[in-house]
Amino acid sequence: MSDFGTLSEAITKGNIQAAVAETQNLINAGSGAQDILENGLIATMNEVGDRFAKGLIFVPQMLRSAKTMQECTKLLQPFFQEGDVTSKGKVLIGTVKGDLHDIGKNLVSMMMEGAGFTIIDLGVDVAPEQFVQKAKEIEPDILGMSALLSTTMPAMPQTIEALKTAGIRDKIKVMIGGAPVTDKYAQQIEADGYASDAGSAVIKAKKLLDIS
Ligand code: B1M
Repeated sequence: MSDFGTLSEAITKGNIQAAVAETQNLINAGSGAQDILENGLIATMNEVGDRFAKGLIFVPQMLRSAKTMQECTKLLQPFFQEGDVTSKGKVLIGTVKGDLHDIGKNLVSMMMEGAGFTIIDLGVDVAPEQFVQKAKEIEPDILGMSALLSTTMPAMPQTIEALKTAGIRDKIKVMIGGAPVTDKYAQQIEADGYASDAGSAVIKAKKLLDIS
């Protein structure tokens, strides 16, 4: 594994310029994109979250670190592009109502796009009725929901209910994820699939659509 000390420090301080430069240095030095993502970027955001939970930093610092990570992620995008780019299916994705966390959702979108899925991203704070309206319009194969707060997870079953009410639940596979979400929760709310990270999300999506 590479040494991510410099990158980690730059993200923690929210120094976008230094973090982007160090990400490029690591790529140039031959570090793998997956290694940089998991052990550099995501590991540092987990530390940032721990520091926030302990009251050592506050929302503005956490936000700055998040923006810094997002900029670094852009440099990794080309490395997650798979060879064959014929569309594997349409994925409507968003972060659920009341929730503004989008780094994980964006990573899932990036990896799925790289694997050949067409992504329609509704962004953050997406209400059940917005998911339904767009789903009726574009008829996606998969509807993906992300939630990072235990308080916003209930928007997932609410969205599934809204799909049922609209009469389109059985036409769409529903996939969910996010730090507080579990496989058990997915089963409980009758989602079709759960993934713990962006790589697994691609595997799960292919499985749901029965493609390789
Ligand atoms: Co927030 N926040 N935050 N935050 N934040 C957490 C989630 C928290 C755990 C921090 C903590 O206390 N330790 C805590 C939640 C506690 C809980 O409910 N269990 C928390 C809190 C409390 C809050 C606020 C309430 C703080 C406040 O205002 N007092 C507030 C809420 C705002 C709101 O949403 N309404 C808030 C705000 C923010 C910022 C805006 C400052 C910022 C988000 C910026 C942004 O996203 N653009 C932020 C951040 C950055 C975090 C932490 C530090 C990092 C999240 C992250 O991006 N992780 C986070 C602590 C933590 O997670 N350790 C924290 C990296 C990312 C790659 O991982 O998102 O888990 P993750 O995504 C993974 C998987 O989960 C999965 O794949 C991804 C890639 O591997 N995945 C899916 C995600 N979605 C998926 C969907 C799928 C499949 C897989 O299928 C569709």
